[in-house]
Amino acid sequence: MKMSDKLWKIEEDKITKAIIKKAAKDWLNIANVDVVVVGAGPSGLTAARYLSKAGLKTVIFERRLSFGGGIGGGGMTFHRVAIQKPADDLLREIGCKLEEVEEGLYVTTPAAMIAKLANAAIDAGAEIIFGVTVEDVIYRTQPLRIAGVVLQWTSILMAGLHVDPLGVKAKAVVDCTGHDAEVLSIVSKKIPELKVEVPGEKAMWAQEAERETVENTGRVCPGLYVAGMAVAALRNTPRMGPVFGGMLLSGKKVAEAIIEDLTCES
Ligand code: 48F
Repeated sequence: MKMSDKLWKIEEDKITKAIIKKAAKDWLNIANVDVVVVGAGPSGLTAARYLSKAGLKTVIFERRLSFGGGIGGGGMTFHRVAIQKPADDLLREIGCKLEEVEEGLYVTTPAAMIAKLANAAIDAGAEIIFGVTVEDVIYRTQPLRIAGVVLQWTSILMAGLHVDPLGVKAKAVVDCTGHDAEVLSIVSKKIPELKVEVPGEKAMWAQEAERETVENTGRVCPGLYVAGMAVAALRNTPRMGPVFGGMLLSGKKVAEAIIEDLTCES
């Protein structure tokens, strides 16, 4: 029998039902989660991995139809990214091969790093939803806090259609949206009482940027956290270019802060 003849017989309606039934079940489950991570770049994927590993129900919403954020472009599209000590350990743990260039400085390919970070987050139990943009937050008063996110299909936004969004409730929301710090910017504009200001990042200074990013990672206000390049936009600290150690350590640090806060609350 030929391989093509062995293919299982399928009907179009069954494919449709299988997809809708499972996707609807997933959405019912993620309507209320422990943590929403916004953005599937290096900081978001790393945060989701550690949060899920700790048993927290975690979902990443990613605007694009792929993960990796700024990793994929390497350095000016040259297909290597740099990682420095001690973040190399975070990549080795998940089976990402590294080449040492000089003491403490390593390189890998964007493809390997994206695949391994995403695989680790998924294996830890994180849900990753593509093609969804976080366009607003949910908030509550007494006490004033961020209580979730407002979602829209990226395709609807690109088409410029007026369609009301849906909300997902969360105990913690993490802005891992990169240079534009999109969630923090929304909060800054729409909930001025929270006094979140986003002055934007400074010009490049790799070493200082990496240090400041990790140092300033964590809680911004009740229910809202920041990791990755969004930290630089919030704290007006420098950018660093295609070195990713700080992004990974920042993702891990924000996960640890949330795990501690949510454990204290319960
Ligand atoms: O930009 P990105 O990779 O953020 P990061 O984790 O890492 C930054 C580095 O890649 C690099 C750097 C340092 O090495 O300078 O830039 O801080 O990933 C951000 C992800 O968030 C998605 C976006 O498509 C990207 O994949 N994103 C941004 N805004 C939204 C969003 C939004 N409003 N809703 C959903 N996803």
